[in-house]
Amino acid sequence: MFISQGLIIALVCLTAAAAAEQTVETHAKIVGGYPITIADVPYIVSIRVRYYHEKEFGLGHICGGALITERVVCSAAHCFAENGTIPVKYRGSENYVVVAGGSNLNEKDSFTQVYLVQEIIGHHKYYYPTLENDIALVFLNGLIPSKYPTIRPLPLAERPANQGTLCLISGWGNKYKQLRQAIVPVVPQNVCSIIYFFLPQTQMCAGWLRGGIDACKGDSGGPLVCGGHLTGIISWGVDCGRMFFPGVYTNISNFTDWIRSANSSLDYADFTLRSLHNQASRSHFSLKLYVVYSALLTAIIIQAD
Ligand SMILES: *[C@@H]1O[C@H](CO)[C@@H](O)[C@H](O)[C@H]1NC(C)=O
Ligand SMILES: *[C@@H]1O[C@H](CO)[C@@H](O)[C@H](O)[C@H]1NC(C)=O
Ligand SMILES: *[C@@H]1O[C@H](CO)[C@@H](O)[C@H](O)[C@H]1NC(C)=O
Ligand SMILES: CC(=O)N[C@H]1CO[C@H](CO)[C@@H](O)[C@@H]1O
Repeated sequence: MFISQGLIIALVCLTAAAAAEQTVETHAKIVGGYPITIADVPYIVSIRVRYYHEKEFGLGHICGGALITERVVCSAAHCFAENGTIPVKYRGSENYVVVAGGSNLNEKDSFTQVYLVQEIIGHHKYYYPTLENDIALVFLNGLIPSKYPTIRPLPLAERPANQGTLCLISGWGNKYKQLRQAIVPVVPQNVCSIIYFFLPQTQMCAGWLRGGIDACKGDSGGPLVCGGHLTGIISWGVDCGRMFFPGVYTNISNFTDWIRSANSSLDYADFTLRSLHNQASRSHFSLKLYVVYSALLTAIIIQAD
């Protein structure tokens, strides 16, 4: 489809205006969804800051993630990156724990498992101003049980989901203690890259243009599941559930080779853990630069006219 420059400029201005007025942040809680239990989504885990986790069970949740093998969780790079580092530097694996098999952040049952993290492989080209390559693998210091109904890996997408496919997002966010889920359709890539002018090609959108249903703060790193496969990673958005601003996801189809090669570098027979020597704090960003970029590009396009 051919879209006029004028329309693009108008959209960029709209995006920039809305983004400037509202906080643009990485995603955190399911908006407009419904409560579920872990048995519905046995692949999801809660990633927590170990320092807070050790004070009280239920504290320290920062991100979601999805089990993709019996020892590896796939999540977002921004959950582990040191603030504002280019090239990115990741926090030490000793700063995190992973809780699997729980429906409520504060409650443990006989199936709930807590893992220390042996290694974090964050994408080395993760770039915080655009959240490009927002993907990381978390190598657990233990194997997940093979026969628990509430802990099970999720297969990777073999091909991209068609536009309009209804997919599932789930997470705890930072408001609810109980796991929640919402249904979101895949937004056509060309529509997504008009709404978010500087959208890297490896990101995709899912959501309702009418707003109301979305991922939000605390859901970051959690899975977008289409047809029972890991298709996206909850990455960012402008507000949560705002009209015309669907959620932005890392497009898994673009990273399957990266995942397989990072996974193959891990030694599944090795169980060791470095000691806890510093504490992580909640990673938090704004995408103000995105707005600045949009404004700059708008100026360039207007001049070129
Ligand atoms: C990270 O950076 C943002 C702004 O760039 C700041 O507001 C926030 O406090 C920083 N967080 C940490 C943990 O340093
Ligand atoms: C995701 O990436 C794949 C592979 O590059 C691409 O074909 C697809 O259009 C992208 N977007 C979506 C929404 O799947
Ligand atoms: C990850 O590595 C393990 C152990 O080598 C292997 O069994 C598994 O199939 C791999 N999974 C993926 C998704 O690459
Ligand atoms: C495997 C794959 O789909 N790779 C593509 C990811 O996106 C970039 C563009 O950003 C393409 O060049 C790759 O071919």
